[in-house]
Amino acid sequence: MPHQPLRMIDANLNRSSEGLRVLEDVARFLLNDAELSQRLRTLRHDLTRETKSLSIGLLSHRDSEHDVGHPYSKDKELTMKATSLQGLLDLVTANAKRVEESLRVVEELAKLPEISAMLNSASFEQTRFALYTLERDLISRISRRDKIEKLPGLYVILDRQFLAGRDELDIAGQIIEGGAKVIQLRDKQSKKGELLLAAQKLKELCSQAGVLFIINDYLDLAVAVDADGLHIGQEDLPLPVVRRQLPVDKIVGCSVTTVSQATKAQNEGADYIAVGSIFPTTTKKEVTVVGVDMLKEVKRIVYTPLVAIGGINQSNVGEVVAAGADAVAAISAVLGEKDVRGAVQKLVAKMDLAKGKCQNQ
Ligand code: TZP
Ligand code: MG
Repeated sequence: MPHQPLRMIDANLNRSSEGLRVLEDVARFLLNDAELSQRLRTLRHDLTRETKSLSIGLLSHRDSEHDVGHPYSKDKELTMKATSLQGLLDLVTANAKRVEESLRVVEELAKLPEISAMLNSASFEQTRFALYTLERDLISRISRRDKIEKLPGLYVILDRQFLAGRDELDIAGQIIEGGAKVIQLRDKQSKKGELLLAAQKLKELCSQAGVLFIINDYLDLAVAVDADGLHIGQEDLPLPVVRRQLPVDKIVGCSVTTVSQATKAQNEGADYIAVGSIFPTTTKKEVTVVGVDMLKEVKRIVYTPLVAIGGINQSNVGEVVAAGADAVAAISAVLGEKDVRGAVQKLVAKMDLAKGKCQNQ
């Protein structure tokens, strides 16, 4: 059995499984992303299975004390900075590269005639390509994390058809002063050119205030104004299409009325899921009223942040928060009031109260 190639294979398999474990733990503990951590775990297990028959043989070729590269680890240093956005991006990039490079070494060594009977080069190549996709998905997920963290709270939909002649920037200013966390621009009637101008001004206002700015329906508009994200319904462009077109750091929210739609949205990588209409509403035509129990059921099944929507007002917002809504979306309860700032403040106060009660239970 050739000693040097086996030593190299041993070192590189260790490197790849260590790197994969770091990535898996980032997905699991820092991102709380069950889907990504499962994909990484499967990859790590596949690698172990692929090399199982060799493991004892490889151990006998291990010679760490005489490894001129020992001790070699910069990862501890990186872990310290990992809670900051850049630190986390660096940590993931470094470990993904480490795995990709070490898989490439094993892939090449497995082509040697004396090794090819024991290891299948093509399967390491496959794993390496799977990791390229996972690296991109992890980086994308991390760069959206700061936005997702801003989501819990009141999410006001600035429906331009609800303004009744009022100035939209003034209304948006009041929504922000009242304490909303998100403003979504919704307009089912205006021409795109007019909407673009409105969206540009609103985006500017929101980003100065640190409030998330989301565009409803229109992917092109979201990209054009560099909005924080896009909101889509079941009949809009499919989530995977939208995700491919948007820059990686933009969030996508998806409206659902059933548990299976919610699970699908989560599997396709929605950053938040809007469940509704929770209560009857006259704001949107032909809505399906799903009730608070449906919200509880979705909360039980999915881990993606939930935005409750539809017919929510000061008298029922507490019930919706108690049922598990991370955020609450409203149109008429805010824009239907003369004092928009005051309406937002009252809703926010009721949500805080309900959240406090939940935490004390
Ligand atoms: N999607 C489901 S219900 C609804 C939308 C856009 C309307 C929400 O408006 P309101 O006035 O808060 O009930
Ligand atoms: Mg829509």
